[in-house]
Amino acid sequence: MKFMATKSPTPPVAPKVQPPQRDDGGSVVLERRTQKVQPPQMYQVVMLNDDYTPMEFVVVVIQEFFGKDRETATQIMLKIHLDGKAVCGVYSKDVAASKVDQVREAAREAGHPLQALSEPVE
Ligand code: TYC
Repeated sequence: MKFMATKSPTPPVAPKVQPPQRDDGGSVVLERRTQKVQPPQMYQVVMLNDDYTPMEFVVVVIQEFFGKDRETATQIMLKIHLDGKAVCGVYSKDVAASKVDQVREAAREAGHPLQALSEPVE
C-alpha cells in the first residue's frame, strides 16, 4: 500500500535573533538583558509620640538631626503628636541607624522618653 502526504510539511521556524542594537555610548551590543541589580533597600526613621517630651525639644531634634527647617520640623512634630508617629527622613540602612542613635542619645541626655526607630521602606 502507498501513502500519500495530505499536508505539505510545515517549514522549520527560524529562531528569533535580536538584531544588533546600539547602547547609549554608541558601541554595538548583541543582546539586551533585563536589569538585575536592585536599588539598595532604604530605611525610614520614624519618631514616636509620648506624653512627656516637650514639643520644642522634638522640633529642635528634627531640625538638628534630620536637616529640616523650623516650619517643616514643627509640622512633623505635630503629626507625631496627633497621629502617634511620623517619618522624619529616609536613608540608607547605616545612616538611618545612626540617626536613631543620635535621637536616643539626645533624649537620654536631656532626660526625655523620646523614641525613634528605623524600618525598611515598603
Ligand atoms: N506629645 C508630646 C507633648 O504633648 C509632644 C511630642 C511630640 C512628644 C512628638 C514626642 O515624638 C514626639 N508634650
